[in-house]
Amino acid sequence: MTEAPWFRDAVVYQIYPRSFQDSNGDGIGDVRGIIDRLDYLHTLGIDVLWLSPIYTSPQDDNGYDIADYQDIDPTFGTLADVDELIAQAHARGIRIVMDLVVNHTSDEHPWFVESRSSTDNPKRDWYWWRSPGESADGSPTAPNNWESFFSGPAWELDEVSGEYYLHLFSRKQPDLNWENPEVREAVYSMMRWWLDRGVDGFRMDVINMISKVTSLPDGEPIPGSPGLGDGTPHFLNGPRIHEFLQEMHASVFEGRAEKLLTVGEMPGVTVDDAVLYTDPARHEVDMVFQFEHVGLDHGDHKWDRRTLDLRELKTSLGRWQEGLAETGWNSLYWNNHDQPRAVSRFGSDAPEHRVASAKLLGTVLHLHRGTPYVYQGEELGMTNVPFASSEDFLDIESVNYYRMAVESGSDAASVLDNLRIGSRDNARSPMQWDSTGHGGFTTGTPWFRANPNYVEINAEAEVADDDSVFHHYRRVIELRHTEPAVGHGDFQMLAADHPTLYAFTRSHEGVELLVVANFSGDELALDVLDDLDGWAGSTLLLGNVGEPSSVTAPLRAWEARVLRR
Ligand code: TEU
Ligand code: CA
Repeated sequence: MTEAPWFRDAVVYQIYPRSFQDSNGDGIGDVRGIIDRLDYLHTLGIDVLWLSPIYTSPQDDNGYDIADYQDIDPTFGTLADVDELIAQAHARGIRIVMDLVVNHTSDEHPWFVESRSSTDNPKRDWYWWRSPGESADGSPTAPNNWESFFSGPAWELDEVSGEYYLHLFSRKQPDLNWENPEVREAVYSMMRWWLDRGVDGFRMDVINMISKVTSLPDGEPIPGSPGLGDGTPHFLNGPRIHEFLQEMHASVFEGRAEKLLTVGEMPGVTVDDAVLYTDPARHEVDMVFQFEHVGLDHGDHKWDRRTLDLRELKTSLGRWQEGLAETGWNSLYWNNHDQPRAVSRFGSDAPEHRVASAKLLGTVLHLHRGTPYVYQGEELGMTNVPFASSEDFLDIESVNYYRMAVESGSDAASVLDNLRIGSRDNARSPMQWDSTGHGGFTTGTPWFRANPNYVEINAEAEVADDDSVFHHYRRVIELRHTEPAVGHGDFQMLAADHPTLYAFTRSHEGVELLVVANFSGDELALDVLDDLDGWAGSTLLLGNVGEPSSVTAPLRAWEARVLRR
């Protein structure tokens, strides 16, 4: 047996720098703002910080459109600020993980500017250029029918050469051609440069999209979408993806002594794929972000929402636990900058249940086997945003969807409702630090309006209250550091068919933990568990709604307990 990897006992905290802390009053969060809040993060007890992109960028997709991988956007600060952030984080035992966005660049990246300049430019082949098809009336048509993730076709006609380029995301995010070995080496050398600078790893944006079927075949037509098709089978987990990741590992990570972390963001990844991606013997990535559990409340498409059934959530997360039990490793998350707020989605943001359900969610997630991720504000129980009108949405995906849907005849009021529930903007309102103006995020005019509930829900109030969501998260994180069964124990789901009880055990070297959680506002008796009496004399390690009358007493509204025997 080799030693278990360090990240099994670690908790990662994600910062969306735009919305975290503004230090200079321009209304946009920045690197100095992060430095100012390191003590807060240290108090919370997290081990790793993942920063969403801060590189030079025209900000078409809030920094996921990068124009220079080796410099910092002036909005966020300077390279010197980042050096200081790394040093100050390391001084507190916190590692820094950067976002790596290399499926695409910005169209303003010099690589693309050159590539687009002429068909015989040496960088022409660094992107996916194709000549147009021809429609009946002789006008140019896109090379295939793929739909972009941000609505409309995934191809843009370039006036200079009369050819199209591929962009799976916005037209300002052209896809890099990973078939070209020069592209791959340019990316690897940039990654080595960051590691040499002191960063501790990468969160790799849509990394399972970098290998495409090179013939770029049409996708299945999308119902109700005139002329567009679903290209995903031709670029998710594509033909050369494992080869590319292994090559990246050999060129960038091999032989480094530091304890690094690599996590691949992988829409559409299955458990079987994930076993391959995360098997340590294959040298690809440490863990992946999968999307199954955040798709369970989607209907036919992401904007068509349905009520989540807890049984489906348990089936899905349970299958991931089982599938990666022997080989590979899970990442665990409810939230990130692309997802609505967890407490509004999986818990209850009603005033009487918000605190308990936010604590319950933290307990359940962090007690699974895998590395947990906390998204800024989740540790405060921050909620979805009360959007008044379509103008309140700023995210390119949301804005494009609204325009397209209304243009194609959907009812504007129901499109707006879908956005309220599903928009990524729910995650992007400013971090709520205190009860002063704009929640203490900025002294200027914030780029995104603060959620008015900052008056009650904020870090200052929660740090001062030992009973807060913040201190509950702090305790859950501490439990991972002190109780080996949390990081290393085997996972066993219990009462899988129960509609409101989430229950499981973790066992490790003779220690057993039982987690029971009531996903409802009604009292819930625990006698559905076969071995309930066997837990009667156990120790309560963690609860969320005050002392229970006994460790096996019925659960109160949104109550969660962790027992140890
Ligand atoms: O997201 C990839 C992704 O597929 C989705 O989660 C996406 O946010 C969208 O909701 C699809 O409908 C990553 C980043 O996390 C996201 O912020 C970027 O916009 C995207 O890649 C492009 O870089
Ligand atoms: Ca600023």
